[in-house]
This record gives sequence, structure tokens and C-alpha cells, in this order.
Amino acid sequence: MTTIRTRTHRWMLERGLDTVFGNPGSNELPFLRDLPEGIRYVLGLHEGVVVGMADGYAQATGRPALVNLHSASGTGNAMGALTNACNSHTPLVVTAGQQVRATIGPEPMLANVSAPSLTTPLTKWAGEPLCAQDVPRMLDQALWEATTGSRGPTYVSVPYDDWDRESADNDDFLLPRRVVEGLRLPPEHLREIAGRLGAARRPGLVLGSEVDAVGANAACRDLAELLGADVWVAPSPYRLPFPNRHPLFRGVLPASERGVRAALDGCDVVLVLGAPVFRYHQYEPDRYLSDGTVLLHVTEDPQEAARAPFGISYVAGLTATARALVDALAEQRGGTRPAPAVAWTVPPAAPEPVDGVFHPGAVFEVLRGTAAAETAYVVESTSTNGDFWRHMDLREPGSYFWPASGGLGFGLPAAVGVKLARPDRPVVAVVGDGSANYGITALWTAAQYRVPVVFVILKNGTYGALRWFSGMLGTGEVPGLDVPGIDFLSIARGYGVPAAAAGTAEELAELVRQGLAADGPTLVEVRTELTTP
Ligand code: TZD
Ligand code: CA
Repeated sequence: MTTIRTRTHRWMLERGLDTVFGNPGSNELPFLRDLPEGIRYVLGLHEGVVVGMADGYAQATGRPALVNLHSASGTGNAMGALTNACNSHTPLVVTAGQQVRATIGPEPMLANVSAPSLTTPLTKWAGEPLCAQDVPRMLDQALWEATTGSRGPTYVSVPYDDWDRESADNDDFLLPRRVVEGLRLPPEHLREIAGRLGAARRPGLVLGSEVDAVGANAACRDLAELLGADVWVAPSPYRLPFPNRHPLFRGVLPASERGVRAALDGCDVVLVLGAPVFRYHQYEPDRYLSDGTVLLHVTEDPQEAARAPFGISYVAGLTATARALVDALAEQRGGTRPAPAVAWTVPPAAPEPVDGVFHPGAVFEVLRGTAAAETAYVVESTSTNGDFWRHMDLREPGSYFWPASGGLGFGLPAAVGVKLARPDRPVVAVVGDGSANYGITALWTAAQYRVPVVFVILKNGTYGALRWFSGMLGTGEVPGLDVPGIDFLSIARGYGVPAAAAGTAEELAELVRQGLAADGPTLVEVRTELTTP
């Protein structure tokens, strides 16, 4: 007899779900039993960290990842992290153990009551099989749901007595199954977009994080250079879709109606690729666009298209569409493509550290000068993010990860996940002294699994971004904004991560160099001054 467990383990191997990020309880033990060779289990000590690691891993591989949590309580702990995965369209199949089927009704301890509704609306699909035989099929459904259409995390709750039951003969049909998505625009719509862009007096491109997520960076860059378009990154980016020192780069669009309108003012045709239109997180109401600006929008997410408040949205593949537009525009212009003449912009010089306290820009200047060009940065230092973009020189796809919903607790775990996914790339986490605490136990996983991430903690003793916000909102002094008295060196060592503080640029450079050469994680603490975002 082939058990549901054996079927599921085979399915995981067949579908490339070879890494399980989890934190177990009694309900999950029967699933974890006899995990075959070829599947590794990565333990996180808190479910927010488990999902954060899986999020970083799935984003950096570009493939779905499997998560295993403990019932309702473990899932509950993961909800904050799911807000990020949901916003970044990260394909995660989150599973949770359920109590024995026969006992769930009276709601015993460790039951996951109304499991499929628990993660709604943070998962795009959730289910609990009505019988044991449906477990493998439902897991496969969850995987296709996670990876097609509007991608994102899905959730499946499985009663733990299901795993030992006999699987159905018809499960033989499961593994050969495929779901293929066609994302090409019909020619008349491509002609329409190419025609408008080609005739534009001043075209603008707004590139979203999804460009980096699906690897459309090069196609979008070719399109920008062919058009000579101004390029912005869509508000609140969680990835880097365009090199930030490229001469056509005009910065990250402000996350407000007023800011977006002002930036795009003067462009007659704006094409948004791979972003929602738009995520306005600062309330500064205005007309969406100036008169004379037309907005076109290409997204792979049908829901994103549906909820946009303005513009013409096309649901289509980003790479295929950008490539097709390049070809159509090149043809319009006589078949030639200009060789990109690129004179990269130079980052501004940052002030020197004074008495061991760094301007954030000075930290980033050291990273820029020390870490290799292909370094992947996982950033969660909220008040210094503007400085990060100003001072870094990021040209490679997959160079930048940020919590997509603004849910803190992503930085440390996601860096571990990114490094597990891409051992070939240096990985540096840049995390604020506030943010670090939400995902601090990721240090333990990094130490135990010897994941060589360099964790740089920027210590300004406060929730800097909230201080700035309190000024913006005119709230005056409010309680709960400072975080003094945290010794990250002791904490890191307590979890098994070697740690040191840097007081000068030379010390910082040396620690980063050593950390990048090490075969396990290191943490570097840097005191920083409070700056405005
Ligand atoms: N809790 C969670 C899970 N996510 C949040 N975004 C917040 C609280 C609120 N919050 C922000 O939006 S920014 C911030 C908080 C607490 C301050 C982060 O402080 P930091 O960085 O030290 O990491 P800065 O550079 O000092 O702002
Ligand atoms: Ca801080």
C-alpha cells in the first residue's frame, strides 16, 4: 500500500519542493516522518521567521517553497510575515497540521477551527481536504494556485491521521499534470501600446518590483534605452527592477498621489510594468495625473489590473510584452537598435563618522566599496532606505529585497532564505535596531545551518521612521518610539553568531570583508545618527 505521506513526499520531490521551512508540533510529526533523501528541513524558532525565510528563499530562487506550521497557533504567529508574502506575490504553499479528523468537532487543544478561513485574506487560496484521499490533489492545487494568475501564498490544513492512510490509485494521474499559462498579448494590443509609446513626445516608464521577480529586467532596460524614457521605480518597491545608477533612472516614485502626479508631470505617455497602480502609503490627495498624461499598465496579476483606479491595464507577461515592444519599436524606427551609451551616475559622498556614529550613507558607502557587485541586499532599515538608494550602486537582478507590505520581521529571516537559495551570491542584511527584534531568532537558524549572511544592524536607538511620521502627522511626542539598551553583540553570540561593533569606516569595511569570506554568519553592529527618510 502507498500511504498519503509517501505520495506527498514523492510529489514534493517531483515538483521541486525540496526544502521545507517549518516549526513542528505534534500534529505535524506524522507528515515529517520518513522524509526522503533529497528533502531538507530548515527549522525556524518562530513561525514569522519560518515564513520570512521561505519568502526570501522563494523570491531568490523564483520557485515556490513549502512551509509547514503548527496548527492554528503556529499559523497565527506567521500572519505578519504572510502580509509581506502576499504583497510580493511570493509563491508559498503553507501547510499546517490539524488534529485527528474524528476529534475536531468538539474543538480539542491544537485543533485548527475553520482552518481555511484562518489565513484569509492573506492567502490567495486555502483549503482543508474533506477526506484523506484528497490530500495529494489538494496540495497540488495549492501549488498551481500559488504559481499562476495572481501569484501568492496558499494554505492547506491536513488532519494528522490522514498521512498513514492509503492513497487513491488515481493519484497516478497527479504527477504528470501541468498547468501552463499563456501570457502573450494579442498583436493589436501590442501595436496599440507600441504606437502610443513610439509617438510620445516624452515617454516615461514606471517599473515595479515584479520586473525583478520574473526576470524582465534586461527586456525593460532595452525598452527604456530604445525609448530614451525617464525611468522611475513604482512606489514602495520590494525589489530592484532597474539599475539605480543608470542615467535614465529618476528615482523611486513617492508613495503619494501628489508626489506621483508631480513626478510624472510632463510625460505624455507613461507605461507601468509589473506594479500595482499605485501603492499610495502617504496620504497626500491630488488628481492622479496631470492633464495630458496617459497611463498604460502591464501586469501579470489580473486582480491588480482590476483594482487600479485609472489607466488602461493589460494582463500579460512582463518579459514577453517588454521584448515584443522593443521589437515593434525597433521596427517602427527602421530596424536599428541604438547601442546603449551609458554613463552611470556617481553616488554622492557621505559624511565621515563622528565619534563612532555613522551617517547611514557612510555605512552604505562602505558596503558599496567592500561587497562585490553581485551582492544581494535584504534591507529593513526604515528611516534610512532613501539613503540606501542614494548611496548604493545596484546593477544586478536580484540585488534588493524589502518587506513588501512593510511588515517588520522580514529582514533577518529573508536574508537567511536568500542565501540558502543563492549560495553563489554574497548576501548582506541591512536591518534597523527596531526591525531586528521581530525576526531575531533567524540568527539561530543562520548559525546552526551555517548560512554565511553578513547582518549589519544600524543602531540609532529609536524607531526612526515613526519619529519622522510623527512630525509629518503633527502628533508631537508620543510614547513607545525609543528602543535603547539593546546589545545585539550579546544577543547574536547567544544564538551562536559571531559579532563585532564597528566605530570607523575602516573597521566596518574590514568586518564586512571578513564576514563575506566566512563560512557562517556574522553580525556587525554600527551606531548611526537619526536621519529623515
Ligand atoms: N510592527 C510591524 C510588524 N511592522 C511595522 N511596520 C511596524 C510595527 C511599525 N513600524 C514601521 O512601520 S517603521 C518602524 C516601526 C516599528 C520602526 C523600525 O525601526 P528601525 O528603523 O530601527 O528598524 P529606523 O531606520 O530607525 O526607522
Ligand atoms: Ca532604529
